[in-house]
Amino acid sequence: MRRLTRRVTRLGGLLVGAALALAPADPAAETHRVVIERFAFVPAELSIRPGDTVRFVNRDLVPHTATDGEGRWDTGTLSLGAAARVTFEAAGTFPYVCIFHPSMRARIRVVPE
Ligand SMILES: [Cu+2]
Repeated sequence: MRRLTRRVTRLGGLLVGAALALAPADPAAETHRVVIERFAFVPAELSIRPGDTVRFVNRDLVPHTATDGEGRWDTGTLSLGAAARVTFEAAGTFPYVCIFHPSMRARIRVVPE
């Protein structure tokens, strides 16, 4: 009897995990775009809501990154045409740079509704 109870408990945990994995993304969340071109992030200043995603795409011939100033997130190296997505859950201001070209600076503000 004790064994059976344990097994059921374990199964319950698995079901909860599956339900979480299948839960749809927040329907209100949006995806924004930042284009990297001519050694600049466009737009340089972007305001989004918590849960939104920013898609960074590089249109320059040279590689760039979008790298958080405090190391909280990083797109990694983006070559011409490459893109990376970053989702921002927490509110706050996130200044970022390109690690190859530190004069490339921009900012994302995550503002609750
Ligand atoms: Cu760069």
